[in-house]
Amino acid sequence: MGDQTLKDAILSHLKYSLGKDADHATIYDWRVALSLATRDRIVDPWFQSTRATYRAGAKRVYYLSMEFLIGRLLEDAMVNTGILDEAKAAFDGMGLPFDKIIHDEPDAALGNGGLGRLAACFLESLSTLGIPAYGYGIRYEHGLFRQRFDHGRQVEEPEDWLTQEHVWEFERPEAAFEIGFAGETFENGGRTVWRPNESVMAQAFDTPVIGWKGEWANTLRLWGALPTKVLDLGLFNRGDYAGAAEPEALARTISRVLYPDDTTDEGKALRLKQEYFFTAASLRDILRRFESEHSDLRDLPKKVAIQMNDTHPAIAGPELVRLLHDERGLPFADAMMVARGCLNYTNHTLLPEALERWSEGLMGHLLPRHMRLIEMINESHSQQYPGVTIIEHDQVKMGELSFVMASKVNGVSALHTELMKETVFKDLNGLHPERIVNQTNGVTPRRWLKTCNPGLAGVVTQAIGDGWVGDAEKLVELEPHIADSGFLERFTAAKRANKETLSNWFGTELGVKVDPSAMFDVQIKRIHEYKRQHLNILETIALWQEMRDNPNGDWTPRVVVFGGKAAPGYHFAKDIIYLINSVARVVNADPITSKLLKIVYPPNYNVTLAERLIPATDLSEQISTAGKEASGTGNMKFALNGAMTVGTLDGANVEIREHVGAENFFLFGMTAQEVWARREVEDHAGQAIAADPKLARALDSLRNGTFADGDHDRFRGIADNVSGPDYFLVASDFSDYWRASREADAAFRDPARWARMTALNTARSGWFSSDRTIRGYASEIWDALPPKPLRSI
Ligand code: 26Y
Repeated sequence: MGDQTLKDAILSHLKYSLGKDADHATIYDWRVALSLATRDRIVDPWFQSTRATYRAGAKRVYYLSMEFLIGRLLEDAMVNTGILDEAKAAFDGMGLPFDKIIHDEPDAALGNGGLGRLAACFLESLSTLGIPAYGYGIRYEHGLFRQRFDHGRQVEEPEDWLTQEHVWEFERPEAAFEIGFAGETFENGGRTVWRPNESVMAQAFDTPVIGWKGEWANTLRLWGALPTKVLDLGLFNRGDYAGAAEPEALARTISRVLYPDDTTDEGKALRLKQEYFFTAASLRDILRRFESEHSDLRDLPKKVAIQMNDTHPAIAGPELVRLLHDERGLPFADAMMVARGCLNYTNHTLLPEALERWSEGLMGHLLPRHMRLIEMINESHSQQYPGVTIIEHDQVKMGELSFVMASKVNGVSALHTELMKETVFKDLNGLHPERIVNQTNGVTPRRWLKTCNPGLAGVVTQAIGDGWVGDAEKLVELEPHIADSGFLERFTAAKRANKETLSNWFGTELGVKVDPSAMFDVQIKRIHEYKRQHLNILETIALWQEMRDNPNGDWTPRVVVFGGKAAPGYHFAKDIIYLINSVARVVNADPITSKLLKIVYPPNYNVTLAERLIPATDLSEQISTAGKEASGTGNMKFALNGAMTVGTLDGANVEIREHVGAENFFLFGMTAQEVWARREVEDHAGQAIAADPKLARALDSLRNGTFADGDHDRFRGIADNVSGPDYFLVASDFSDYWRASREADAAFRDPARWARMTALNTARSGWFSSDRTIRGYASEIWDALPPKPLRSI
């Protein structure tokens, strides 16, 4: 390496790591060679970061998460190490297609949605800020399923990102722990001993995560499950080959697939095993590292801050107590104090069905010692604070367990945190009023502006320099430039160029022809009733009907884009997908409206697709029922990229609107309090439908076969739900949504006004950087500091 040019490094990897000669190398070969050359640039800062942390005796942050939705890593790594231009020049010089090479990388979808992507943004910000940190999770062989449409219906196929070598990771055969399940406990010499009767090995795979300017790198350590016993030789020799291979297959199941569900607690033993597997391995690793440097376990909270990303790692509470009390002999009360001093918990949802609960039976069987410790934790808490219980109706409530075992508990937006205090954790908040704090989510401006939108990033940098990349709040310096028509023209031209690129992609990949001068209106997120994609499609149907009635009216042409996956078992969400695709088929074929309205639903929404869609968006749809979306992070990415938002007062929308200004945000709908009151109104939906003929007509079209080849029943279920019991109040918010959408249309028809509003969105969204969020966690939750000053920040 040393002084080697990047091009030499790429050629050298091609030859010596891949054994390929440049004349016969494939796109894959070039991509791997480039990745390895890039990875080489990360290893030195990575080692230096580890050394600096060790030398300073600094506190480390451990982010425990079942999900890390990292997406592709190559381009981001080149941007952060500053070699992107050199790499591009090298490939251009060799006559090789640089874009195609970058797009060859599989998208690592080790997460479902917001929670997993947040974890990925946090790791990048932790490295940018130079805070010593590890992300701990599971190395799923199959990430989130791949989505395909069959005649408009979602079909799930296994995702196979690991069939190719994952070039970013380093396998660590020496970092492995045996993790047990089930079995029995007994007393021995005054200590409780747990003797599991089943076990697997957790083996570490490390991926370095480089921060902006390449100065600091932290580690994402993912655990893969391996058998403790590779082969049953006895069975094998007797000819039972399947039986002989069984231990290996069973063990590997634990890290085989990501749970394809972001809401419901399926109550499956395998999921509980996954949770314990990665939490236990991580805690053992954390204690091993601590004990190699320090001797007094009571100092653990001074050196270790553990963040539980939702309740999925909540077993960390009892497990840490077990490691300290049973295995190391600290008195129970001290073990509790030390564990609580290290642990913190982030809540990401108030939806009752998404709050994890495990039956005492399952917990007692798989983790008998932990079940007993949970009872002890419950007893000691309720002795001090009567009135709250962790165990109820034979179930362990993981949110309550996490709360009781944590120093700090946080929500992910100001509204969500307030609602946590008033609803799910009302009683616990009364007992521990200091414990709940807010940390509004954020997104990394490196990936979500600089890398994904180089055109707009260039315009910004030309105006204010590139200081914003490391300090996104500097984006406010754009404000004075907004009076400059030249700047606004460049800003708009960058958006227009992105829309043209996307239009071409829609044409070639999906066969849909769209007009790049139309308003690009985008809703991308998991499909869920509370997120209300069905409100969006109903409004789109109503718009289409109005346009057909009056095709020469003063319409703003729209391209309505959807993206997102439904949990495989969530039938209503799958029906919504089917409806959207069916409406798209009819509307896109209608010659009367073909210049006015198109609907596009690219399949298999993932991080990579988000990076393609967000830079080309004019209008961002953030339309959840108020009180239901904990924060949202897509909403922030859109605003940062100069899109307007049409949205409800939910999650972080509230704060986005405060930052960008009410006049630069299309607000509609009921507040959380109004939602609660509305649900009490008998026939709320019927009343709303009676008052709005457009809504009634759109619903009729779901029942008269317009989008179902004459079949009156295909979408009746959705219509009946919206007209009847609908807990998410689609009908009651429809008319106001229609009004806000038409206001957006009118604003779009005034290009100067639109340009100003969108540029103000970018200028005022810097606060939603995950760097700001991480600074908040570091000072209010972790008490963690960078051990050395970095030049970049
Ligand atoms: C219980 C299990 C199956 C489960 C798995 C994944 C439960 C929940 C989840 C994921 C939840 C999630 O992604 N929540 C989202 O977190 C984002 C980051 O804080 C928020 O912005 C978003 O509002 C919230 O829905």
